Amino acid sequence: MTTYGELEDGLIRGDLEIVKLLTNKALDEGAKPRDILVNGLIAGMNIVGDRMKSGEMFLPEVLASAGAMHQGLGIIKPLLSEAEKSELGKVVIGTVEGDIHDIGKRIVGLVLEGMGFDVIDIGVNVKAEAFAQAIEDHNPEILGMSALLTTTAPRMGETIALLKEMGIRDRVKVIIGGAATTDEFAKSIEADGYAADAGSVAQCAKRMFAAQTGVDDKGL
Ligand code: B1M
Repeated sequence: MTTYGELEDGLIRGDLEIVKLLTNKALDEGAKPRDILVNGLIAGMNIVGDRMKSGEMFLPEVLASAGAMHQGLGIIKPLLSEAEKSELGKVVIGTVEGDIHDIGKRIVGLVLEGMGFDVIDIGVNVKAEAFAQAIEDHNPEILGMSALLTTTAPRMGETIALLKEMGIRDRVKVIIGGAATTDEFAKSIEADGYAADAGSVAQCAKRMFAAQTGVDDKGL
């Protein structure tokens, strides 16, 4: 009988083959897809997030775990009901207008996908209006903005101001990050969260999801 601990271990090691094997084995043994997701895959990714934050794991290892999570999710997601899928949570992410840096944003997106979020990456050089449109179109719980230039960071505040003006600010929690931003800056523009790196974004997104939906552990 597969134990969720074994699946967790495989995911933490970033072992794609083991995660694939154990996910399929657990299904064959009659485990519910939702239980495998919550008790094996998400539980494993939570440990990865904690270890990255405490400096026990580094970015390449976290990305390997995120890849293993993708492997498991690819098997589990089609088996979840529509209601269960929508509980996973959505993040719209983009780099602000005037800024084309996207390496960090892509890493952040991968980590969030690895945690089981449905990540909609709307690219670079994204205007405030396009962020707003993406909220209307995708109805995410979280909006993520990235800025690497001191000249483009102010676009984040302008985007939040536009969301307020349009009456849609409360529909999302806003997380910002990127080398041109700080926690202090995030507070000054009334963003809900700031993440300095891909390790802290996992914790931050979890907190934001819980605050936006009222449910812990991404609702699952
Ligand atoms: Co540019 N660039 N660049 N650049 N570039 C910087 C940012 C700079 C600090 C270099 C320097 O001068 N020392 C400087 C900005 C100075 C400033 O404003 N304070 C700079 C400049 C000036 C410019 C140009 C203006 C240069 C020019 O043309 N004269 C120009 C601007 C173009 C534009 O955007 N309009 C420019 C262009 C470029 C390239 C196109 C050549 C290339 C980008 C390629 C690409 O992204 N596809 C580039 C690069 C590569 C860099 C550096 C060298 C590296 C950035 C990077 O990818 N880091 C950078 C110097 C540096 O940072 N050391 C620099 C690796 C990445 C993993 O880290 O992006 O910080 P980072 O992401 C981290 C965190 O910040 C955080 O998590 C990530 C993972 O841990 N994070 C988030 C990021 N987004 C997040 C979102 C979140 C949460 C966390 O929530 C949503």
